[in-house]
Amino acid sequence: MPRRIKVAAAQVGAVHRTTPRGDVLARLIKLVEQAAEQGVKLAVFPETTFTTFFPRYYIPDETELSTYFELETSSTGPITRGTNVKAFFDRARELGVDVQIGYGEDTGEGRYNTAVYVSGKTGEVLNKYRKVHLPGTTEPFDLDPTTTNQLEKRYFLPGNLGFNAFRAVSLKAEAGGSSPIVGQLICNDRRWAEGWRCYGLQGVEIMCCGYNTTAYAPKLWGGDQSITREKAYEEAMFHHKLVVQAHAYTNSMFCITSARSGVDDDLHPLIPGSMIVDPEGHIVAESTTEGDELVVAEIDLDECLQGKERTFNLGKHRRVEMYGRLVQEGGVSPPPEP
Ligand code: CDV
Repeated sequence: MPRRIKVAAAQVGAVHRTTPRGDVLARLIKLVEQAAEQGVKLAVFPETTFTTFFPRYYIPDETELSTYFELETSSTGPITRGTNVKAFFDRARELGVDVQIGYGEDTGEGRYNTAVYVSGKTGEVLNKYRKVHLPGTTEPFDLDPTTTNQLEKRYFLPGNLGFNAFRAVSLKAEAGGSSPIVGQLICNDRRWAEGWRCYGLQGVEIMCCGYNTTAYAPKLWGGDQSITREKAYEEAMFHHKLVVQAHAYTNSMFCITSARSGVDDDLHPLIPGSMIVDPEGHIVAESTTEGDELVVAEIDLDECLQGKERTFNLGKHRRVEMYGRLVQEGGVSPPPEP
């Protein structure tokens, strides 16, 4: 049975600090409608899609900060019922499109940078992932409003749900009677081989990853502080593509990766680069603008087999007895100077 599915990266352009929530929601609904018109069965949206990428700002006012989060407690129910965002999930369900989307999650006990995967058939949350690798600092670099800070360590707790793959049962028929195996990552996680390999070990066929990657943040990166904006943009795009293509290849899986792009508040540029990458590491479709854009491709899950059964047959070629250091040590321990 063929295992072909039409999928999309739903790129979302600039969202400013003052952009009304309703405007963002209308844009997201339009993207889901475009996806359905093109026969797309799974659309992946960016990280913290419903708001601007607020961790770049130092926000001491808790009343403002709380507006960037969705409350998800036993009384509010899942994100799909949240008053600010329900219309998006309802439309995806009406149209039968599976969606992955990122948001700031407030459980009442902790705040996380989260993404859910929601079935287009039933509207159920099939899986939830909380970002593990939080970049940046707890304290702002400075309070100059033109500085791009990266305060994820201040606003979020590190993800505590692990790297758990799941079966997208909603896509079972399209995938020839065997539900696709899906993994989730958020932005900075895509730079870390550890998460990808945890998913590779579960046989993941489709990795879904939304991101907000700044195109100019020398205070975050360190190094040459006089780097030009053009060079910084080029480097950010290069590293984004490098890690996604390499990790999709070494784990024999497709990756759908979706950007929040454009220039937020006319000050803070984010790279586009939304892509669908195949298990050999090739880009099969990518965005051509910095604005809202649907990047579509039909993928054949059987293309994962060559890598999974040969070059990256993990069961056959891995030598776990050699990898102890990977889980015993967090930081770097160089060998002693002789
Ligand atoms: N949102 C992110 O996680 N951004 C990081 C930047 C700050 C390095 C990224 O990896 O793209």
